[in-house]
Amino acid sequence: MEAVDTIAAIATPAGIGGIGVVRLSGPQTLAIVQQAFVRPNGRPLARLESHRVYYGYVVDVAGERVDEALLCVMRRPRSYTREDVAEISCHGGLVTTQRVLDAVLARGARVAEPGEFTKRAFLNGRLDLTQAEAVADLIHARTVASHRAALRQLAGELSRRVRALREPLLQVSVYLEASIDFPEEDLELLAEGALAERLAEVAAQLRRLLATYARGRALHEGVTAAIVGRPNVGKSSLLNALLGRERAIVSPQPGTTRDTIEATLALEGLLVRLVDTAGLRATTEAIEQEGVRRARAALEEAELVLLVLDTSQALSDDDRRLLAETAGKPRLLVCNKCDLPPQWAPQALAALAPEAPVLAVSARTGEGLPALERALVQQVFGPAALAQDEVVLTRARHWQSLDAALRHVEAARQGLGEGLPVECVAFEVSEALQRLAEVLGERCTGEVLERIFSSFCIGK
Ligand SMILES: Nc1nc2c(ncn2[C@@H]2O[C@H](COP(=O)(O)OP(=O)(O)O)[C@@H](O)[C@H]2O)c(=O)[nH]1
Ligand SMILES: [Mg+2]
Repeated sequence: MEAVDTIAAIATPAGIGGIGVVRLSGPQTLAIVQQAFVRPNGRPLARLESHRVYYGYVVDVAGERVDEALLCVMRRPRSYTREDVAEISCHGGLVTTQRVLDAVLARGARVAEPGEFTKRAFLNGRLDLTQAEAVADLIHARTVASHRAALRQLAGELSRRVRALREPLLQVSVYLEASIDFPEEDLELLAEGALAERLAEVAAQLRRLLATYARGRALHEGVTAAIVGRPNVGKSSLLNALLGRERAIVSPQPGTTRDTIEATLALEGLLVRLVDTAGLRATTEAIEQEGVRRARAALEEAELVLLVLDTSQALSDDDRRLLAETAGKPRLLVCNKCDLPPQWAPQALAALAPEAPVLAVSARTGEGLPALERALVQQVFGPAALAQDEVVLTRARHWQSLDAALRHVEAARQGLGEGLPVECVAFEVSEALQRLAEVLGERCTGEVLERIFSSFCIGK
């Protein structure tokens, strides 16, 4: 696809910084920089070689020098967008970068929309859609593990997996279409058992890929963990101990924490939003009641619960109620204050909550916290640590398309077994292929693309 207009944007974040980059892409790029950029002697550049850095000045339309800068031109198709691209590295800061941008806009470029450079790279076939999405993920990554996953996706590993699934489906489709077109040769062509086997294999692979979404999503978006328990068991102390700083007020007075307190923690590549809550107990005090209401809401919303109990005090009715109340959620039972003489043994919880890992910790001394962190990561990622080369689904869009593909493959396989008309089976297979193409962005509507690229930053 040939774009007719030339786009420009400040590609570096707004603010004070050593260097700022203004980027252009499109057919007028070379003409524009030849006007907006001059050599130290004030003359325009006679030649603009690709992938070479030039030193000079950016000038505005009145001829005033706006900045001393470096220019690099990347001629198509050897560029990010496969169009002519230029990057002007100027000084950072709001005014400099804006004046440099104005200098190229005045020569005919227009301001790029968010993600428009990457969108052009996609439309020109430089990246498929999963790779374009990976660019956004890479920029937004907040942990090394999510960064690695984004890099793998950018390198095309998810696309390769999806394309590999397409091959056997295409073969099945060819057989089916042929048997529709040449019904007399039906028996020759349709080795039904073999076709069903192929479909079963594709379905199994789809299922494996879909199963990575729980981990991938946690990697991509992080998880929310609510710290709950009755008053004074040490919830706020636990939040502080995990964070390694005094985020929440700790006090021997029960009912100190009124509002929910959020803080983010990175654990082995998993971003955990910890929510400390007010102690859950019956109370008539209005502010505390509101605190309890918010604590319940946080418990409701959280993907994971850290139920804190206090081994230095006998297990109370409030504790038992909470053990029952949190039973439906992924949870960890945190037996706090293990530095004090125990009134009961953490193992006793096995009878009340057999499924939940039990961790003895002391928020005061830090004992047991590394094991708690490991248990938390395991609860989310499963027992196997996230392998560095694992391909995981990180986006709902991928999951939805692949899940739909699986349902069509299953329907096709079942149809073969039940002797459904070949046309119906072929239809299911072609629907499955369609869903796979969607993941790669081959059959996306403009609206879908709009939604994806508008979530990007300007200049990317
Ligand atoms: N000995 C001991 N005291 C603790 C521990 N954790 C919390 N505390 C104390 O227990 C009291 C209540 O703690 P706090 O974190 O405010 O409990 P919360 O109401 O559940 O948030 C405070 O006096 C803390 O110093 C612990 O691991 N060991
Ligand atoms: Mg508290």
